[in-house]
Amino acid sequence: MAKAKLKTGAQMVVDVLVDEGVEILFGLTGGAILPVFDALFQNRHRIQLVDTRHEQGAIHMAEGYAKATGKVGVCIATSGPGATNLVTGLTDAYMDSVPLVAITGQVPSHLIGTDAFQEADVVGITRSCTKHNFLVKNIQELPQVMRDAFFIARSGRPGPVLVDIPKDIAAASAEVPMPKAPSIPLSKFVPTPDFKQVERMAELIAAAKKPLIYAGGGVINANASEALYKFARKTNIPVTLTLMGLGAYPANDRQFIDMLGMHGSYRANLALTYCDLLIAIGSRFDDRVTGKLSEFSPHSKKVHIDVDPTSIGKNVSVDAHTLGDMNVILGALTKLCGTKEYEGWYDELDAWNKKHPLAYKQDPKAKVLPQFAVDEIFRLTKGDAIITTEVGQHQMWAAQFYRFNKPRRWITSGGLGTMGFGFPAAIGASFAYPDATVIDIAGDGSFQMTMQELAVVKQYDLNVKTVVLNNRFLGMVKQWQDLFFDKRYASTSIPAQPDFVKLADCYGIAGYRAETPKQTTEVLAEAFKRKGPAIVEIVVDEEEHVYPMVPAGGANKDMVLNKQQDRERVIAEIAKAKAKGGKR
Ligand SMILES: Cc1ncc(C[n+]2csc(CCOP(=O)(O)OP(=O)(O)O)c2C)c(N)n1
Repeated sequence: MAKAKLKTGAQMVVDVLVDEGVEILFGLTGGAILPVFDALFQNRHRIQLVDTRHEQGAIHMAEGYAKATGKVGVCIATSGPGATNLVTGLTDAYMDSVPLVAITGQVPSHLIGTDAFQEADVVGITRSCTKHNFLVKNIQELPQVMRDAFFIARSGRPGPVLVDIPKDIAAASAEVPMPKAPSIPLSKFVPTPDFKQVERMAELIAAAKKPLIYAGGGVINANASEALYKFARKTNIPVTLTLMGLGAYPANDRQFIDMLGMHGSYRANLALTYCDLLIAIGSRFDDRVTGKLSEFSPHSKKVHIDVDPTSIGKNVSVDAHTLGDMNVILGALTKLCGTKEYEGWYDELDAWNKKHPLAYKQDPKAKVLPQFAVDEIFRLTKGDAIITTEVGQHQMWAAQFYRFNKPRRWITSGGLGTMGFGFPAAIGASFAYPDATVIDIAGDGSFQMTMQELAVVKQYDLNVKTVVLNNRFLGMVKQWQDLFFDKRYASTSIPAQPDFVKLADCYGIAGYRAETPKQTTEVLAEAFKRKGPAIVEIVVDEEEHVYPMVPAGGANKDMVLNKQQDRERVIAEIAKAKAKGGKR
C-alpha cells in the first residue's frame, strides 16, 4: 500500500467525497464544522458547496438531488441546532428510502457529555431516523467511516446515514491510507433471490383470472422501471402505482390504471379490492394503500418482491415472496410467464373508469380549480418537467393530474408527508439538471415553511418555478374538517399571507398572479417561457376537495367520490351491489 500523506481529518472527508463521485453538497456552517467547511472552500474547484439559508433546506435539497439522479445526496451542518435542524429531513429520507449522507460537526471529543455550547447527542437523537449513524472517535477510522456511510446509504433499500465528526478530529492531522472498499459485504443489503419462490409466483400468475401489479418507489430506487415494463407488457397484467411509484410505469400506457390508495382512482382501488392476485413490487403495504387492513384486497392471493426483509409480512401476509435485486427477479419472472388476454377483467376496469374517472369540470367564468391549474402545467410543459410538491391537497391533485411517463420526474414526500419539502427539493433537482424546468407545485401553507431558500434560487439563477395554489387555507386539513368535524376550521384558515408577487420581487425574481382560468393559462405560459426562477401564485377555489378519498381507517371500496355522495351513500351502494352479485 502506498504511504499515506499527512492530512487533516477535514481533508480526508473531502477526499472521500470526491472519490465517491460527489459533485455537490448542500449546507450551512458553524463553529464545530468550521474545519470541514474550510477544507471544502479550499477544494471548491473539485466539489461545489451550496450555502443554504436553513439546514432543513439543505437536507431536502440533498433529497431532491438524490431522487432526481439516483445518486447519494449529501448535506452538511454544524453541531447542536444545525444538526437538530436536519432531523425532519433525515426522517423524511428514512421513510422514503432516499440515499443520503449527512455530515455534522460535533463539539471537541473532550467536551462530549459536558453540556458544552451547541452540544447535542446527535447519534442518540438520529438513531431511529437513520439507516445507520456514526460518531467518529478516532481520526484513523474517519476515511473508512466515510466510505462505509456512502455504501450503506445506497445499498439495498437506500436510506440516510449520518456521520458526526468532533471538531478536534476534523482539525487533527494524521497519515491514514484512503480505503479502497467498504468494510461491509454487499450481501448484507441485497439478498440472493429465492428462485423457487419466483417459480411459485409464475404458477400463481398462470392460475389468476384478475391479477394486478401494485408497484411502488422501490422499483424506481432499484432502477427497475424497464424490467417492470417488460414484465407487465409480456403478461398483459394491469398496473397501478403508489404515490411514490409514479413514473415507474408510463402513465400513457393502456395497462396503467392510475394511482391507488387514499386518493387513488376509483378503478385502481376497486381493482385492488376485487383482484384475485396482487403482485406487490417495491411497495410496502403502508396504511395509505391498505386502508382498513381486515378488508384489504380480500379476494386475492398475494406475492411480494422487494429488497428489504423487514417489509415482508410486516402489515400484510403474502403467499410467495422473494428478496433481492429487482432487475434479476423481474427478469426471471418474465421469462417464466406467458401472455394472457384478461378481457373480462379489462372490461370491468374500463367500466369502473367510465363510471368515475379522474376528472374535473372547469367553468371558464368560475374560480380556478386546482385540478385545472395542474392540468395546464402538464399541458404547457408537455409532461416533460421535473415536478416536486409540498404536502396537502395540491400534492394529491399533482399526483392525479400530472401524468408521468418516466421515472425520477416526480419528487414528493410520501411517508412522512413533510410540508416545506418541495421547494428545497426542487432546488436540489435543478442543480442536478440545470436545463430542465423544475416546478414545485405548492400549497400556500407549505411554501411558507421553507421559502427562505428563495435566496438560493436567486443566487444561482435556477430554473425553478414555484406554483402556489393559493386557497388561503391549510387545505387538506380543512377538507378533513369539512368531512368529519362539521366545518369547524380550527387553525386552518391562514388569511395573513405575503403578497407572493412582491415576495418574488424583493428577492429579485419574476412573480405572477392569476385569479381566473384564462389568467392561469397566460401566466403559466409566460413563466415557463422565461428561463430562471419565478413564483406563480394562482388563487384557487378554497372549497374544492380531493376525490376519491378513502376515509382514514376505512376500506378502499368505501371511497367518498364527490361532495354530493357522502360516505353512507357509498356504503349503501356497495351493499346493494354486493347483494346483486359482487360487482359495482
Ligand atoms: C411539517 C408539517 N406540519 C403539519 C402537517 C399536517 N398537514 C398536512 S397537510 C396540511 C395542510 C397543507 O396546506 P397547504 O400547504 O396550504 O396545502 P393545501 O392542502 O391547501 O393544498 C397540514 C397542516 C404536515 N404534513 N407537515
